[in-house]
Amino acid sequence: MGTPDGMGTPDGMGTPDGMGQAHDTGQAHDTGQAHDTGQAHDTGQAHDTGQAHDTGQAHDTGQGNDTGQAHGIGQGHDMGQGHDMGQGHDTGEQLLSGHGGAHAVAAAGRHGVTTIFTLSGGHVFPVYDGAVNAKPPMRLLDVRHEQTAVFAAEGTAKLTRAPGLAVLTAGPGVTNGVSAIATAHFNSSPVVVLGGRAPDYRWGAGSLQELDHPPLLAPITKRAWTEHAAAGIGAAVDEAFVLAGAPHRGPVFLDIPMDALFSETTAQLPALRKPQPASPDPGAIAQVAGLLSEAERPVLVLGSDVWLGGAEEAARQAAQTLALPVITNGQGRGVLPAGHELLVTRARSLALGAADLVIVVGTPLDFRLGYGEFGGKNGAERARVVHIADAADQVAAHCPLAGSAVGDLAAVLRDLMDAAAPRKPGDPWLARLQEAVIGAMAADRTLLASDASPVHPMRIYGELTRILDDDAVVIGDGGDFVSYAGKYVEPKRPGGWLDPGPYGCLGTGLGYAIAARLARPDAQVALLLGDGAAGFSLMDADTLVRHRLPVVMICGNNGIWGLEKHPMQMIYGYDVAADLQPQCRYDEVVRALGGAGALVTEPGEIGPALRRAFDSGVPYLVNVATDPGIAYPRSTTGI
Ligand SMILES: Cc1ncc(C[n+]2csc(CCOP(=O)(O)OP(=O)(O)O)c2C)c(N)n1
Ligand SMILES: [Mg+2]
Repeated sequence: MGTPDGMGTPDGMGTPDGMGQAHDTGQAHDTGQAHDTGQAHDTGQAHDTGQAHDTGQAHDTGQGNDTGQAHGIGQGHDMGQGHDMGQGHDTGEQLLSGHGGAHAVAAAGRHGVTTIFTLSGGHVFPVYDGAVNAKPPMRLLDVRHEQTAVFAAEGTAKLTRAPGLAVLTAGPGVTNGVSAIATAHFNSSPVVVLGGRAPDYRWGAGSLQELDHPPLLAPITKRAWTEHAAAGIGAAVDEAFVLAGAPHRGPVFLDIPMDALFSETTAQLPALRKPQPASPDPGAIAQVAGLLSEAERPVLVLGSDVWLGGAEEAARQAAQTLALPVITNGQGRGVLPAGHELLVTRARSLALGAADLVIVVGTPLDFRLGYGEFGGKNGAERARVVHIADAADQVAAHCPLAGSAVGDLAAVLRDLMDAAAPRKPGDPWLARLQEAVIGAMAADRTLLASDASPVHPMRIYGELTRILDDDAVVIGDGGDFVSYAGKYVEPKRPGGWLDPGPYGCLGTGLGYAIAARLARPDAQVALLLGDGAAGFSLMDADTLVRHRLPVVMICGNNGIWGLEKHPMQMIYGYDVAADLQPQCRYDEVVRALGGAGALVTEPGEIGPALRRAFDSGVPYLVNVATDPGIAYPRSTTGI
């Protein structure tokens, strides 16, 4: 970046009239916290007039400050001085120059990152400057809560299968992102989170937001560390992306002290490394093939890693060639399209209860899959279980396994397809499951068309599935309302269904929706929001508006935390802390933020309202008042 009388050098940062104070002012202005004198915050002098500090000027006016160029404010924006990276994303070794933020952006760009999800903070300004001055510039998508930034990065990873990037400012910026990082960890989503960090030169003296983040992040990331050297930033960011994208995928956290991030330096970026797919052990495959040949009632379960690992085609072929009944979960949904003759998700309890062999691919044997205990229905024997994972440490250790295989999931599935004998045509087990699927779907029809008033939530799905295109992205964020969606909205293609996954964190909605709109610009994006869930991220409808990202939000508004109220009633006979405002106008909230919306109270209005929403081309919330007396018929609480 330009000349550093203040922000550019660690020296300047240490001086009282340089970056040290100016930065404190910026932060205090943002957060209202911890300003030494309180003057700048109270009077707005430094921020508004630039009198007090160098960076105040640069930030607001771009005048009188040599760093104006580097900030992309005023004259310097087009000159792009100080950066020679990001062009064409050379995959060989690369010489980086400029400040640490520019190095970070160059390294991220080589991994296919086109958007940085963020919420502003002075500690990470150089990353913004690096993005603005990269060629081509990297998009900055600024949100209203850091959890949305990380959820958007995770949503990007889930949809594009390349790592997403969130940049969070030091301290509260990072801690606000923690639930979303944990979600990515549980979902094995490749996400890189870059954190700002208080400067090393003052560490221990109590500078603003001085928090050692990596120990907080270590349990929920593949690695969490600090890069202290400016010249090491490019390589560290590169390492973070390689690690996040290598099976078993997951989030990686790296923070960079601001003195390193603002420093100008040159460094070598290593040549791009791609993880080599791990070949499965032929002996393990042969054993699974043997189990299949002995099985009378096999079931194949396909989970999120099948999609994330690019194994969806191999999975479909294996299922079809071997004629195996299939159940999908998470992002495995859609690998066999809705209506496929082998897809028996709707006969799930029969399939998993009566199976004698269950082969689970690319998803943990957690509460969603009965902790890996299958079969045993009506006095039958327990099913044998095979767990297939993309990394050895993902194979379940908490339940007995008859077999397992580890490696690139596409390779495992192809090898299995070659090694195992196909099941005979006219398989009575498959026929039994297909019959159960047909019966379940026939039984649904009445409620999917329900004329009840107040609205039955299933009617919303009856209407929505009529409108959705094959390539629609459907996102669920809520309790019962989303459980219904999981059951009645069956995707036509893989990679188009986003739920919070086994961490079950409410609030993923707006972040995932932002990601979906960016990743699939021409597809319908439908965000299903419980009214409770809406409260966690609805403010980011503002982000949809500011960045012109049309998304249809459908709020199943029962006026309660349904998935908590009903169980509490069941256990105690009463409930507390489970009521919300009946028919609260969340549609008006979106309107106030610059989008559009409508309240729907009658079943016949739902279809037309959804059509208007999809046609509107703006962020639109259809607020459907539903019957609070209806509880999703749940067979497990997950505990
Ligand atoms: C961050 C977070 N806080 C609390 C919970 C516990 N929780 C799970 S479902 C649920 C109720 C959701 O209510 P709503 O979104 O209105 O959906 P409904 O069940 O009413 O359809 C709650 C509070 C959670 N999963 N995540
Ligand atoms: Mg609710």
